Amino acid sequence: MNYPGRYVRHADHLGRIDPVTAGSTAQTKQDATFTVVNGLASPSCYSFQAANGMFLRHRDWRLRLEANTGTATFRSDATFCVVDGSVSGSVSFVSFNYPQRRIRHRDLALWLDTYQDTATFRADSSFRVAAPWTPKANKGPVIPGLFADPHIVNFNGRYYLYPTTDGYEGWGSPYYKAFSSADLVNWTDHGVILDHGPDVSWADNSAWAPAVAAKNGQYYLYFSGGLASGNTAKQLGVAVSGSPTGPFRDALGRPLVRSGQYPGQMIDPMVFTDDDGQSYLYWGQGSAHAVRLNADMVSFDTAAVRTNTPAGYNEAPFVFKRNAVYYFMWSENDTRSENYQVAYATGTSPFGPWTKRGVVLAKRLELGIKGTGHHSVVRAPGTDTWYIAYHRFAVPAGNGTNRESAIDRMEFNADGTIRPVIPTL
Ligand code: FUB
Repeated sequence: MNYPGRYVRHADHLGRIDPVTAGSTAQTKQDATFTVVNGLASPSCYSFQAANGMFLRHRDWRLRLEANTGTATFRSDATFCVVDGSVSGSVSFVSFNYPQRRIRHRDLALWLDTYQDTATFRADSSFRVAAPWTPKANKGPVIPGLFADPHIVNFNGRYYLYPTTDGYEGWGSPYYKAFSSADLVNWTDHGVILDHGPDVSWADNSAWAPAVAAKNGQYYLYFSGGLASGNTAKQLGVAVSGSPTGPFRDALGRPLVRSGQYPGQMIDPMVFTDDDGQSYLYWGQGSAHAVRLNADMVSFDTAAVRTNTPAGYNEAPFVFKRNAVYYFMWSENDTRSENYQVAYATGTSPFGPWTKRGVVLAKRLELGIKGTGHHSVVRAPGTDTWYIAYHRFAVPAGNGTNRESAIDRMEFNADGTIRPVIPTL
């Protein structure tokens, strides 16, 4: 605010304010451009991601650029919350974990300093958010920041995306957000729709891979969760809301599928509803399970569960139907591997039998695209145009716990087989 013409940038990984003009080098402009994303430690605050994928964090009270390790310390150090800008027309950021300290510049370097009620401090900690110096080099993730396992669905002509919030060591996120879009390009962030902390008595963390289905004028969110201590094995739950953007409430107050109830990990739920209105629940890591849901959508005959695990299956089952053919899709390999990929089979009923057809989505190394998996599929209403939502290692600098969500077209051959999907940046 008090040094117009100087912009927040990183230089040698340290935060500072430097002059940037239209004539500055491309590197300087890039170093002075950040994407404002979901706060790594809290969805009500923000994190700042540079073009190289690293985040602005504080360490030893200096602001610096580092790769997200996913630890609670890193996520907190890289999360800043907006407080009223002390100078009109500006904004100030307090540290998530040191709320008495604010980002300010001092000697042209960026520091996290204890708030002082002086005109100088107020000015030095007041910033304006300006248009980016560097436009995005590509379309990027569909929603900015780290989100995985995107479950895409169309309700009443609008697209909804329900992902896992990523960037946590051990995939430890405790909450889910929802996003919606009319055109698959511009997305509205609807905020947190279910938070294990206050909303789910039997889970603290591991808010993984949600799926939402509509029935009876209600929306049902199937999700997984684990406890921080005791039996930390994952279990499946179901929450309900009158709106696709929540808030959702735990429908049962206990898991829908308990850990150990069936082979494998009780994660990655998905619901398919056939033309006759019957809904089926699919889930499982290591083993693939399927069962008819009762009409209430929150119970099933526990003795009727079928386990049918195709060769190569690891997790993330997804079922849809096109031209009377049932498609069973899944992810192969480990989500931390660049070889994480999507394969599929076809069958004549929601339970198969399934004939494996092969891999349809895999890494594209020439573009730096790795770990493409945990997908979902949606049809544009009234058309035969299909889209696949999936995650990949964040580009650049991502990995199996720093993933981002993408959407591409999914096309079919005349015989109904799926053409290989070309992942794009
Ligand atoms: O995001 C957490 C877990 O990683 C999901 O449940 C798996 O499918 C894998 O994507």
